[in-house]
Amino acid sequence: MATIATAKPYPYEFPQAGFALLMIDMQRDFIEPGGFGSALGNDVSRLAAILPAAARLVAGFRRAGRDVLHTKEAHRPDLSDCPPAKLRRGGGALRIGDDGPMGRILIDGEPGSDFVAALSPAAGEPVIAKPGKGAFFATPLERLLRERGITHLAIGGVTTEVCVQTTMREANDRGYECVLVEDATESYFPAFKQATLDMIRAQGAIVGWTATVDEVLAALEAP
Ligand code: TIU
Repeated sequence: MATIATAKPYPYEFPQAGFALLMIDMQRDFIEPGGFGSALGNDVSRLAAILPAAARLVAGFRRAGRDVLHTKEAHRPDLSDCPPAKLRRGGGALRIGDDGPMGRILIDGEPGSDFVAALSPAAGEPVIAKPGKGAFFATPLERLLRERGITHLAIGGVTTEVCVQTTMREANDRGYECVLVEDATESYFPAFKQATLDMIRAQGAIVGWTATVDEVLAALEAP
């Protein structure tokens, strides 16, 4: 077993062969102006700041020969996978499926649904399109993890308290041991990010651990 000794709230142990990286929704729709994040009324400019650290995290997992999996929140063009309740939400001028500056909002295959260049999946890395906030709902993610023998997950991506936290809770309930990578995740709301980090690791890691990119990579690269 390898250990991130400085993880919070106490050391995080993982088997090198069963440890993978799950990057959540590093898409233009959330990170660039004119997408879903903007349509919901958010200032999306905060999110781009994590791109260098997130890219370093991904590069480290690739260098170590570990699996990297990517999710994207994106709906079918006919919206058959989007519940009416989700479609109704927002209150802004643009809703899911409407035409925006990066194509139709949150629709798979549109420019806005694509990954930002710095976090593009490499050839062969699984990309999981998901209709919900959690990556396990209505997706093949659990099967993909089981097939690969993955039991431990480092999780990064956006946004911390929405798709990242929902996914980490889903993973925790399914028996995965998860560490949320603090500087490879971001929220439109700094207070929500901090609250998420705090609540996940409270009560003796009730949902899981947190650690920085440097701490995760140091443990991953340890002999
Ligand atoms: N709105 C918001 O903060 N997030 C989302 O809608 N989806 C994800 O977090 N990916």
